[in-house]
Amino acid sequence: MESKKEFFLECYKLGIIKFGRFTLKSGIESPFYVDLRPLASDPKILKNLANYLLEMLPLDNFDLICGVPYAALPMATAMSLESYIPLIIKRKEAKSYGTKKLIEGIYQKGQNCLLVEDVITSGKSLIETIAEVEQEDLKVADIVVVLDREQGGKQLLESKGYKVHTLFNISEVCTILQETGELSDEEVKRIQGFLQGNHIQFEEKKRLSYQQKSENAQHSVSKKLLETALAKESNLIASADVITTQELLELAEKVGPHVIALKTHIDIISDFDYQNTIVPLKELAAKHNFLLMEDRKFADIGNTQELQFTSGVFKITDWADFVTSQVIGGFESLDCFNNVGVVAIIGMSSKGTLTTNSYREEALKVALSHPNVIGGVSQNALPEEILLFTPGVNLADSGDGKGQQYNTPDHVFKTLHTDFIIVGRGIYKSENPAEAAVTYKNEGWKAYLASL
Ligand code: BMP
Repeated sequence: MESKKEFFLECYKLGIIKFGRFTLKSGIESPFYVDLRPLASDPKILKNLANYLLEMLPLDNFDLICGVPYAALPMATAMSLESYIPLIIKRKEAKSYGTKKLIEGIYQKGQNCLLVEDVITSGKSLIETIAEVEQEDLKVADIVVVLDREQGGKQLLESKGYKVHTLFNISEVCTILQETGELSDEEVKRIQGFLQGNHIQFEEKKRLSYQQKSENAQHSVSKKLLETALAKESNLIASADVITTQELLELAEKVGPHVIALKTHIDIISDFDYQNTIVPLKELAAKHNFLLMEDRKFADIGNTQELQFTSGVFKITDWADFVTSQVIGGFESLDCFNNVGVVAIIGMSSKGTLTTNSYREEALKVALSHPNVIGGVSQNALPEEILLFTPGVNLADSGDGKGQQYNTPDHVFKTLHTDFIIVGRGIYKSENPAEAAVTYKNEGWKAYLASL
């Protein structure tokens, strides 16, 4: 086998350690992130890993091998195959039916079990696993770990009398990567500070101002939105989810002076009539200097979207400044919106949304490459080249009992660097929508300035 250093570098190529800024499950910010699951994707590496781990151990001591679920399961399996020590499988939760067993496989009381773990941090989860294995009357004396994050876990377990064998620790990994030029001296210093328990200072990433974004804007609608935001000192879009023309026009009159855009779901207006609904709405938009955003969320093939956009009773193409669209129909499905701006739906605010990480990544690729797209609706940060529109904003509630999930303006500006907040019921359901709009406008503007 190659040297341990060469072996580590091979493993590293699989992307098992990332350096940067990460928020751990505990909420702590870490300068590195470890995920050893990719090791199982290369059978040769997995087999070598099993042998490196076995080499460190007094193999005659063990009757059984058990991996801590899930990341260590393939590692324990490979070790069992290489050493002929039988494998047992520990469940994460006991079955709620049948035998209710926590450990599967053939074993006898009093047997010695080697535990296999991928990464050790504080050691707390290992302590819990050991207790569960011991409850089955198995003995645990040794634990083998692939990577020690050096955050006290090894000491904790050793203080309780367990032997912890570790293949790599983060300090030696940093030294290897510093030698190969993968890590700068400064990054290594930051990691060392973190390991010594210091709270580390990351440089805060600055957002671009509306002024800067407006100078960079490629699309006339982005430019107009940003200029309106600067002129009105507002980043508020009111969502007018009302169901009659009268309510819509009354709301537009009340909130118009405070918003940069009014968002409609025009198909919920029960008495829609172009002449009586759209004509006066456009007059109000001109009077109060706001744009019209139709939240149609198109989601079809290009030809159908084109018909939905230009025909029917709503004739959206004639009056909307910008529209929302899913990108599920692919790049060309957005070609028909060439006289408006498109806000692509990247991620949704509702509980259980299917806009997962990988969906969002793919959706973003379409959005970033299409010239009609000015921005995205998302609950995650987006690259600075497109504008971020964030709905699900409410100062009073955290949800609506129908799946909607709310954040405050402060939160979305601070953590997502959003550009525009979209507020529906927080405004139109309030007793005084004009006053509520002023409150959201001021909160949003304050939060934007604080995020600069
Ligand atoms: P409210 O603030 O009352 O929850 O309204 C939010 C508005 O934003 C609704 O019109 C909804 O259709 C829209 N919206 C959303 O809430 N979440 C999304 O992910 C995308 C949306 O367009």
